[in-house]
Amino acid sequence: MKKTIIGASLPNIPWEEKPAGYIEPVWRYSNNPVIDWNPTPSTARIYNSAVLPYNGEFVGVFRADHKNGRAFLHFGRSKNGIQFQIDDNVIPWQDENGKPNLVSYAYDPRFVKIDDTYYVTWCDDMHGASIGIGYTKDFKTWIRLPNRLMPFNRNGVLFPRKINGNYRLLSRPSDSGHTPFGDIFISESPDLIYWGKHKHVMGKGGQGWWQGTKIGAGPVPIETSEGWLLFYHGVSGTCNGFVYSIGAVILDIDEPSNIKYRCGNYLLTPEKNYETTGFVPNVVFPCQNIYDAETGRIAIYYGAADTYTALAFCQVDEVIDYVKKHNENFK
Ligand code: BMA
Repeated sequence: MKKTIIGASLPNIPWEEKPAGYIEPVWRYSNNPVIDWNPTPSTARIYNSAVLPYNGEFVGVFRADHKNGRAFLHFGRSKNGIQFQIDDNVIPWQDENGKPNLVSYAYDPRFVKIDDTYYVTWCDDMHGASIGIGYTKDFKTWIRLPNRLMPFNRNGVLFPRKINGNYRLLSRPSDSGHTPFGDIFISESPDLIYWGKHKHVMGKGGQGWWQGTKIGAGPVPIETSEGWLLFYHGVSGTCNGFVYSIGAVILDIDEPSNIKYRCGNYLLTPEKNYETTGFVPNVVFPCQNIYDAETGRIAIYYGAADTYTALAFCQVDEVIDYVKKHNENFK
């Protein structure tokens, strides 16, 4: 078997074969959604969430809208990556001295293991939307780092390793509301505290209209022999409001501000009832992927209609071929 993903094996990755006759490169789990309305006593909706393998099982950081409508992060576990036991309490962030350092709201987490530490990035509040960065080593003590990026900014996504000696973070400068614009930028840091060397990675637009209003990085990029495979969300502004779809791009492995191939077509757009109907209709919003380097299988966790958590699957070589075939290389 060709080894395209550079990374670990995950033999128990959640997986379902592509349905016979289905021609698209990304297909949905037939038992979607995997998290339904009112999943815990205090929460109304859990979506836009991030799951990682851990000791043969799975752990996750979940975006949970409480019954007062405000969003927070909860921790959860799963034996199979499909059914979850999610804490009813919020993640108890503390500062590096052990003092409680609670957030006023938090949403759209990404979760990544770098060396022996599990990092979370999310949309935090610093006098408006900003990037939160925190970490844990044991899923009990959660440290929220100081000196995060300046507001307004969302969709902060760390690369899973340093590149040329520095950590890299994708982000999407925004406004404090529903942001009718937005491109993806990249920043560097030696220590996850001081960020600089900001560069533009990619803009909204292109020939198609599905990403014409704004874009934002999705899950943590996957290292492959072709470059970094990044799924992202693209937004179209319709007369009925925003529509969120999922696209993909391949970034240069040593200089990820350079695009190698960018797919002109979306890979997934709201079609199913659980994507077109819910708290916010017509949203598919990818926050996490996990993979098995041995087989090239990728499972994507995405939020559907700001209500449900759903799963989609793809095969790395097929996605890369599709991205190259529909390449529309623009900044
Ligand atoms: C974005 C974020 C996401 C949400 C999306 C669609 O701005 O707030 O959490 O899924 O809008 O409502």
